[in-house]
Amino acid sequence: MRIYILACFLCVCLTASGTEKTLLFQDSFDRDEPQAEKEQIGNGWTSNSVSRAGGNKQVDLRDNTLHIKMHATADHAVSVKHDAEFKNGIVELRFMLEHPQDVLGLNFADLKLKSVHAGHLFKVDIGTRKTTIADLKTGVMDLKTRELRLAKKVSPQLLAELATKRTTVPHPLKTSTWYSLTVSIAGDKLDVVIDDKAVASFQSPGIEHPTKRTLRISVPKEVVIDDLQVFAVTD
Ligand SMILES: [Ca+2]
Repeated sequence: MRIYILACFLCVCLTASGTEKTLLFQDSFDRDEPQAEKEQIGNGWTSNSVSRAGGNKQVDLRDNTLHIKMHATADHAVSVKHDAEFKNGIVELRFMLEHPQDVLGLNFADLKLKSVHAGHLFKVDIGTRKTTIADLKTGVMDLKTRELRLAKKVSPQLLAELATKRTTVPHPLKTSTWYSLTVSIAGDKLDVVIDDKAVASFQSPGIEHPTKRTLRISVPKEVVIDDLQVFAVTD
C-alpha cells in the first residue's frame, strides 16, 4: 500500500513497453488571472508579449482553457514557454483551431545550446490541412546555416540537405473542434498522434539532442489549448 501511494505521488507509471513514465509538469488552466486585463498565466509560464508585442496581452485564461492570440502589433509569433527537461518524453494536450489558417506549434528548445539560434532543437506544427515535423538543430536554425540563409547564399547541396530535415503530412482537421494530441520523443524519432490516430513520424539527429529543456508553444495566429502534460520516459 505504501509503495502504491508513493508511486501515485511521484506520478510514475510503467508504459506498455516497460519504460517508466514520470510526470514533469501539468496544467489544466482552471483558473483566472488575478487582474483580468493583464497577461498573468501563472504556474511558471512566461511569454514574449513584452519583448515582441509591446506588452499587449496575447495569452488569456478563459473558460478554464488557455487562449493564445498574436496581437496586431506583434512582430513575432506568440511564444508561451515552460521549462520541463527530458531526454525522451511525451507531451500531451488538447487543442482547438478556430480558423482555417490557425497553427499550433510545439517548439522544443535548449537555450544553453549555443550552436543554434534561440535554442531551437525541433518543432511540430499542426494546422487544419497538414502536420509538419522539423529538425531545427541540424536544419535551418543551425547558426552557420541560418547565416547563409539570411545572406541568401545557400548552395544547392545545402538546400537539398535541408529538405531532408523536415516532413509534412497532409492531415485535415476541423475548425472549432477539440482534438487530443500526443507528441512522443524517443531517441532520434518523434511521433505525432491526434485523437488516437498516428498522423506523422520523423527521424532526424536533432531530435536526439540529450536535453530538451524548454517547451515553447508557438502561435502565429490563434490557438486554444487545455490539459497539458509533459512526461519524461526512461528505461
Ligand atoms: Ca481546463
